[in-house]
Amino acid sequence: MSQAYTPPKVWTWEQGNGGAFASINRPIAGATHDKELPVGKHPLQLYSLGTPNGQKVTIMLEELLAAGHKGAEYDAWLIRINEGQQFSSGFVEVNPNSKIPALMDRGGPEPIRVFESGAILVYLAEKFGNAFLPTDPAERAETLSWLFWQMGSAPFLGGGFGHFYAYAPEKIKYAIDRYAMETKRQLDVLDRRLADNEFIAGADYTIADMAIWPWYGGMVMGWAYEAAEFLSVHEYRNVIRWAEQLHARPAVRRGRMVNRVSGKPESQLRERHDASDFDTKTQDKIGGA
Ligand SMILES: N[C@@H](CCC(=O)N[C@@H](CS)C(=O)NCC(=O)O)C(=O)O
Repeated sequence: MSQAYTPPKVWTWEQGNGGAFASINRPIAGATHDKELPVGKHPLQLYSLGTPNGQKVTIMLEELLAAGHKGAEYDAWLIRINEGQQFSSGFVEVNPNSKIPALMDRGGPEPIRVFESGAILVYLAEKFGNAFLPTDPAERAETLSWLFWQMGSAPFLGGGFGHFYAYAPEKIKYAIDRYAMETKRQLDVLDRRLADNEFIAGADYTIADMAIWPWYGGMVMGWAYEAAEFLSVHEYRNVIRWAEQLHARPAVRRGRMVNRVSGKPESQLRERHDASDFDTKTQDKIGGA
């Protein structure tokens, strides 16, 4: 049982509380320093990191390119959130919430900024003729419902379960129990849905799959928080079937490599500025830290 804590009347910020992200967590929004963001040659400029939230967008961009949408060529710049790069003045202009992913579309007369991964997926789908977003009202509603389900649910998985199981400076049984239960319930929601449907929204592969796979697919593939055994993820057989099916898609594999800074060197394409970068610029080819 962890030490009892009686909250004071007024909360105050104690910097360096021992948590894994103590150096970047802060109770104040806005920029901490002046720095412009780099701009590459393509209309679409992505500022991101290869976390599950970042992967959603790079998977979508790679799927768009694979489907023949040449206008989806993009520059993906690395934002190192553990170094506080999300608090630069340039980044805050693209996302006032200082979180990756953030997209700037410079293809039109005025640049358009888009933040929040779900909003970016919808923006890109609409920009490219409703790609991976059905136009039939019922199918579109189902797709958007699952997309928003992901946006609302994943913070319980990542910020709740992952944080208290893997990152918190002490293991708090109450917190781990609460979020393990919720994460398992969410996995069961998906498992039941995928028992009767090939993809999340039904018969078609959509942006809902792209949003859900990096989090929940990653969990059942055993990639998240070293928690596969703890959460008995083998129970979710339909989610595993779907996760493996998506992982077999070349665009999903490429999307998972972009802005990645951990894992095998050949799986890390830290910045992507051209389709050929996958062949020539992975960490095993360019080396370095
Ligand atoms: N709801 C946001 C969440 C984005 C998010 O939480 N990004 C994390 C990395 S996965 C981040 O940038 N964290 C930096 C910080 O909290 O300072 C989205 O889906 O875009």
